[in-house]
Amino acid sequence: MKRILIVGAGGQIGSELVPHLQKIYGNNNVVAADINSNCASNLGDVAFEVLDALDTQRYVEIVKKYKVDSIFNLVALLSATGERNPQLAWKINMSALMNSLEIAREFNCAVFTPSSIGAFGPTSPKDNTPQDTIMRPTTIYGICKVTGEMLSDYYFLKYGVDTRSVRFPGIISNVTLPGGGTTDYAVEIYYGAIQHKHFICPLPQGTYLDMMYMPDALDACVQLMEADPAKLKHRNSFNVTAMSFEPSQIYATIKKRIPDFTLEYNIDPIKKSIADSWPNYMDDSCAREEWGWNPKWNLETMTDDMLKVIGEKYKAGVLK
Ligand code: AKB
Repeated sequence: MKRILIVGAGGQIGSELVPHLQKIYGNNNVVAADINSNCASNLGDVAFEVLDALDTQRYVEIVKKYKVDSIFNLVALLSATGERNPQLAWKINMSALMNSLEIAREFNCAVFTPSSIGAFGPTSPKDNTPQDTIMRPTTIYGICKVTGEMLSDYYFLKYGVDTRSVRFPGIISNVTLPGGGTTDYAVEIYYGAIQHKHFICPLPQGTYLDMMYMPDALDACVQLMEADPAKLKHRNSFNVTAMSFEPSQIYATIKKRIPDFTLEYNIDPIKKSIADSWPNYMDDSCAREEWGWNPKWNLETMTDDMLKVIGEKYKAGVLK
């Protein structure tokens, strides 16, 4: 990767991937694009372009202007939002991907598009979910993800486009809040603990899901895109995980550090039914073998860091 475009740069992953890639590849070799011009001010010193990823002509102009060779397509409506508006989710998720793949084909770019644990469904094995297994998701988000994986492989096989991706679990972070996901509770619980010493959890006790701290997710993006293509038996997409827990475990981990923290459950039926259809934990051995995936953060170390960073923001008055 030499000249990188991040589309959907203002979101949870993009807002941290931009500075991460700038550190590795140089400030001037990363371009951030997002439909929302307001996010430019949070992204620091980076070339920023307003882009609706469905606007092919403008997308092409930006790729040509910056001589882009690698695209991170982070545009997505997440799982819970998707269930509230399936037609819109399909339109945005699939059109952004199709545009990215077509432009990559024309301008010889590599493409990274995150897939998700949402690509699995109720008939996939729930424990140690294999890399290659039954994938019959029952959410529109998951259907977009499986289609996206297949389309990305198709563009590689048919046109030689260098497409690569990972099935991300819930990503936990402290810069930009996620929005509309089923796993968002695992981010929001830290803010609840610091701001209100209380959290209302939308998923029931016992709902295990794969999770990952943002620094590991950023490493996964770079490691996979830099991996020797000769070693990749898979491309779209690799199972990757760092930890699996259920709500009462993350609560207990935070409570050890904030003893007066309390939790109550108020179940969101849409999120519950989505989470029930997803794996408890995935087998990510193919990612480990094919490109050296090796996450560094676990629930304990992540909790220390999350509480420290969010606590500092709270003390500084950035959070109320
Ligand atoms: C969601 O919950 O929708 C996302 C995901 C796991 O893909 N965070």
